[in-house]
Amino acid sequence: MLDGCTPWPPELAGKYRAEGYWAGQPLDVLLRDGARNHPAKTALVGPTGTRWTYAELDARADRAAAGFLAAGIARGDRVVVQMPNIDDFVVTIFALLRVGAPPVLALPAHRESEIVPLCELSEATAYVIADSDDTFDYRTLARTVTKAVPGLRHVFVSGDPAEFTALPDAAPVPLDAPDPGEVALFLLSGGTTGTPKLIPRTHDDYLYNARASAEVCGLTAETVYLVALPAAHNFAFACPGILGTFAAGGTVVLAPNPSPDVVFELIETERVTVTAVVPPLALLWMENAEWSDNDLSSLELLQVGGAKFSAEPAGRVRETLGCQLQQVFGMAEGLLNYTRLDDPEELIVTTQGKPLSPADEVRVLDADGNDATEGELLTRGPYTLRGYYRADEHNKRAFTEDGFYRSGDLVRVLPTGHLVVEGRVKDQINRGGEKIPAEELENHLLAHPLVHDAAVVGMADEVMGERICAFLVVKGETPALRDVTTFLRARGVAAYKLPDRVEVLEEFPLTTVGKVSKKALGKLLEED
Ligand code: OOB
Repeated sequence: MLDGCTPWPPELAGKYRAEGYWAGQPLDVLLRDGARNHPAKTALVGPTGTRWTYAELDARADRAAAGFLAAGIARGDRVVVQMPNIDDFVVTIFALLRVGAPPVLALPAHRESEIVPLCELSEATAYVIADSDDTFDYRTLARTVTKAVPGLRHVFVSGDPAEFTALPDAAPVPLDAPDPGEVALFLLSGGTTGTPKLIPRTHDDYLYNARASAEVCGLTAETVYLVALPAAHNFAFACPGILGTFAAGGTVVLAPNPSPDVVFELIETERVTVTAVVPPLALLWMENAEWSDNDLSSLELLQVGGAKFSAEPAGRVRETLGCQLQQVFGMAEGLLNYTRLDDPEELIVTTQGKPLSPADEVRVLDADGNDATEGELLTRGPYTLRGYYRADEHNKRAFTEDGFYRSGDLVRVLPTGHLVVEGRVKDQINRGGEKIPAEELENHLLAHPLVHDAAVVGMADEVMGERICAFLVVKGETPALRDVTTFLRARGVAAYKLPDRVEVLEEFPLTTVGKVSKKALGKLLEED
């Protein structure tokens, strides 16, 4: 395996292979098989109305792969990909899989303060972007990033490349299949620390992730899956998402954004059957469905995950949107929990599902480290990482000796095996499914000239689940919220990480061991 990655121990790898969890195939087989078995079937509908068959998409991926090779991208190179929901995103990912140059999946919302460290950590040789979307010109960002990261040799652009290089396209060349045990791509962790963490996903593990998810979600060749979330997010990409839909021979439809008017129109015109959202979007869609004239009757399944979906709105999905709900409690690190299609309504509404695979090992430990029915969730299995990329020190804390990943999530296990997410022990804020590592944001705040100390905590919010409150100890003058967010934006921090509120204290409450007590800070917000 690529240097800096932690392989599964041979006994477990042998078991996963022998028991058929790992198929021993490269991930791009999902597209190759589709092109062979049903070449004329529509694989991808782009946001500008492009419709590509499996054969066309497969051929485009081959041409782009040949182009990347000709441009000097070699097997083993890492390539940071940051694209909105456009057809070239899918082409680029499959092309890089074929070259064997693992893509690093950045989100469109990321800015300089996220992209630069990602390029550095991955030692990326290339950065692939779209020229712009409705709100942002990615070439501006690329100019800053290339200045800051000398190792970045290429910037490829879908659309107008300006001074950069257009997405490559060349006559297909024969390609050696990658080793299925090798890293196929890197996902970003939601993170809890000051620096980004990369999650290596192998061909074997991610292929299983996609195929098993497609099966548990009942996808078939009739499935029309709408990508409403960012395509680069694990949920929309492979749970079952784009990859799972290809595995089933269905059609993927890319939505340029998740606003109700855009997606409702697409659901009607493309006869969408499945889609995935985070809870605030589910609420927005449910509210808007009441007024909408669009015919949503094709929709069979709405997956909701990324943050806790409360039982009350969960119980109203069927009556408002006319489809079945599936709760999904997943993580880019691996483990996926799904409510099953044939679960009793009560479990679908009140739990976050149960593990996808019979080979998922789940442990729940109480605060003293004893097995319990309520406590921190630890897991290992055929599609859960064994270590973050190049993060030896962090890995010692994030994993047990025997390779269980400490999720930082607090869960309760029911006798059926279903999990209810009750909270977390990790220092992260979950703002409507978007993850903010507390330490990272605090470090940015500490750079503000008026800030002496900073501690960020989540404050309960009916729609978002949580919003961000930044507690500050200041040097003299108190900065207004607006000053703080302007400062953070100027540092290139993604918009979803900006505080919603600033509170100034004389000093921070401390725990008995002298650390800032986030619990006490949270209490201050509750009393408010
Ligand atoms: C998904 O992945 P990530 O990596 O952005 O975030 C993982 C974390 C989990 O550890 C948990 O803290 C939280 O997000 N989470 C949920 C949840 N789903 C995720 N918390 C409560 N209820 C849920 N249903 O968020 C993700 C990856 C694949 C599929 C779906 C979500």
